[in-house]
This record gives sequence, C-alpha cells and structure tokens, in this order.
Amino acid sequence: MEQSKQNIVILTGAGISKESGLATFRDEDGIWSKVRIEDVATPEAFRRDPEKVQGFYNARRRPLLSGNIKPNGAHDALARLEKEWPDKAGGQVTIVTQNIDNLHETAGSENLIHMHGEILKARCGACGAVSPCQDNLGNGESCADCGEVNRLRPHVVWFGEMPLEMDRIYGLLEDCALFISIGTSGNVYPAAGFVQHARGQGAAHTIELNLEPSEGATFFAEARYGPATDLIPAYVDELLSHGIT
Ligand code: BV8
Repeated sequence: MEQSKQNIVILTGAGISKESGLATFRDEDGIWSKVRIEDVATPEAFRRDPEKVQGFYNARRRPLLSGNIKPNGAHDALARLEKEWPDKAGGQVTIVTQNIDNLHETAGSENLIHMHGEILKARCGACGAVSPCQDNLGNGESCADCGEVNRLRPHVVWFGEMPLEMDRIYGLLEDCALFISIGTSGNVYPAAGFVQHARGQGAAHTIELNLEPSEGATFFAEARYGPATDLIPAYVDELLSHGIT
C-alpha cells in the first residue's frame, strides 16, 4: 500500500492511564501481581469460574462508572493532535489502544481502535450482540437482543482470543509515516510486534514514549523516558510545530 506521507499511528497501553489512577499490569503493584492471568483473563477461566472472572471485571469497571477517573494530560494531548494534525500535515492520526478503559474517548479522541475490547461494553455469549455495560455483570441479567439470561460477558479480548480489527490495524501500520508507542511494556502480542510491522513496511519513523525501556525498546528508532503527562504534551507540541523529524 502506497505509504501516505504523514499518517500517524499511536499504540497505547496501561501506562497512559496510570496517572489517571488506573493500575497497570506489570508494574510492581500491577494487576498481575495480585491475580493470575490464567484465573481471570482467559476463556477457560470464564468457563471454569464465571463468577470469579465477572467479579474481576466488575471491580475494574466500577471506578470508571464512579466518574472519579478522568483523562490526564497525555490523553488530552493525543486528542488535540488528532484534531490539529490534518491541517498541519494533511495526514490522519489513529490511536490503537490495548486499554479497555474509556479515557481516550472521554478526552475527545475519535479515530480510536480498542484492540482488546472495552470494559464498558458487554457481549452476549449466545447471539454475539455487543451493548453498553454500566453495571455489574453476572447477576442473571438478560441480553437485550436475544433475551438469553446469564450469557453476558465483558466485551474484552482474553489471552488466547483474537484481538479486534487486526486487518484494519495492519493496513494503518503499513500506511503510516510515524508510529508512536506510549505506556506499554511490549509483553503482549500481537501489539508488541506493531513497531516491527510499521518499520518493515516502509520508512515509518518509530518512537517509544514510556516510563522505562519496554521489552521492545531496541526496535524503536527513537525513545524518550518519563511520565506520560510530561512526555506526551511536549512531544505533541513538537510535532505540531516542526512536523515529523
Ligand atoms: C492472540 C484485555 C492468537 C483484558 C489483554 C497461547 C495461546 C494464544 C496466544 C498466546 C499464547 N501464549 C502467548 C500468546 C500470545 C498472548 C501473549 O502475548 N501473551 C503474553 C503474556 C506472552 N497474546 C494473546 O493471547 C492475544 N491473542 O495472540 O491470539 C490467536 C490466533 C488465532 C486465533 C485465536 C487467537 C490476546 C492478548 C490480549 C489479552 N488481553 N487485556 C484486560 O485488560 O483484562 S492484555 C493486557 O496486557 C492489557 O490489554 C494490557 O493493556 C496489555 C498489555 O499490557 P500493557 O498495556 O503494556 O501494560 P503493562 O502493565 O504490561 O505495561 C505498562 C507500561 O507502562 C510499563 O512499561 C510501564 O513502565 C509504563 N508506565 C507506567 N506508568 C507510566 C508508564 N508510562 C508512562 N507514564 C507513566 N506514568
């Protein structure tokens, strides 16, 4: 695919939401230090103990519903870049997030792909319908589309399940001039392989903006380390003033 001159693809992970008060996964006090992936984030776990899995996601959904968790300066800066970049450089900005929170959309981002799903949506195990989820799941609720009872699961991608919109994502990676990775440890595939895909397909510049070097740090042409709320607004200002350098 002909590489468009100035399209930007931004991959985000749990680190961009940390300063909004949401836990990451693999930091010291991270989610996977408290509970095992095999017990709460696989289809087998859901079959084995649906109550435990529903409880895990109900506990993570509640803070987002409380209204106390808000986008931070990094989310806001990315929403600004999406709005101002087309006039500046004639290209599009798309965020591909691994996060299941709603902070990017709350900050105003619209070109947004939730490749690992969304915790504020539920999916029916009987008919596949996806619907908004503003409450706990696992209390005998029925599907608004097919009426089946107790078949709703969180609309998130578990380990061993195929992430969402992969074809669209690979097309965007092949057609971008800049790939930015923010707040991700580079442990989880296929997201962790995106930087190589972007580099392999053309002359995309690649940059990692993270608190510390990720597992994939060596794949990036450039890297800056620090908290997202420091790095991202400054980097967006640079892009809007000087373009991709
Ligand atoms: C797939 C949603 C194939 C739910 C998540 C066996 C069978 C099948 C696949 C596999 C297998 N074995 C391995 C695999 C591949 C597997 C994988 O990669 N496993 C890893 C653990 C080795 N991948 C999968 O299973 C994927 N599917 O491969 O399907 C397939 C093929 C055909 C047919 C069917 C299937 C699916 C993976 C998706 C799993 N779901 N989440 C939920 O959220 O509960 S993954 C989970 O990890 C989250 O989405 C999270 O976002 C993601 C990645 O983590 P990070 O976002 O990077 O978070 P982390 O804590 O790790 O890092 C945070 C970073 O931020 C750190 O670097 C930190 O320094 C930084 N940071 C902290 N504070 C700040 C900061 N940065 C800036 N500022 C700060 N203030």
